[in-house]
Amino acid sequence: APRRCLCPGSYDPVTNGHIDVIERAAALFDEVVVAVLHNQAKQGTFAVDERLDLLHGALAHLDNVRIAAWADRLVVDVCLEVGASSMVKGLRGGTDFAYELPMAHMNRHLTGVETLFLSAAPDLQHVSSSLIKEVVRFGGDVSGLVPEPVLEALLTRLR
Ligand code: COD
Repeated sequence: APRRCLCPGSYDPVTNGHIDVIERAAALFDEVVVAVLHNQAKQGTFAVDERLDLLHGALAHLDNVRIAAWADRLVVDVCLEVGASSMVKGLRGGTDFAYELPMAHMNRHLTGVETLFLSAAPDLQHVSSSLIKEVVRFGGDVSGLVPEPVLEALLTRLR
């Protein structure tokens, strides 16, 4: 059976930090499912369809990656649905670790699904969707931290 993992997130929008983790997961597994998990009650900056379009553009070079969205679902239920026995997540530092560790334990408690952590690339450790949006909103330059189509979408949405 193919070895499959899930790369879950909000991807609002995708950054070069996300892309780095997904590329590395795609080198380790036969198949990667990039799962956009969203809260139907929460608006987000980009609509789910826009997030999916930006992800498709950013990941077109990876032929073992597929992308889909789920609303109001436990991430472990998505894992079971797609047949992924593990998740791969990026760790930028201690704050990510403190946030991720109880979720990793809870998710394994619920289903046995494992969470694997990849250390963020040193030159992308400061990159998060929320910081990117704040910097763009107030006129800062984030080129090199997000793909070009994401930069254009951010400028259209936030300036
Ligand atoms: N470098 C490396 N990794 C990065 C970088 C970077 N620069 N930026 C982000 N990442 C990683 C994050 O660490 C994360 O692993 C992933 O990319 C996604 O990041 P985001 O910010 O898009 O996504 P989050 O953190 O908002 O997503 C959280 C989930 C949707 C995974 C979580 O809330 C969840 O599992 N929700 C579903 C409901 C559920 O099951 N809840 C119970 C959990 S116990």
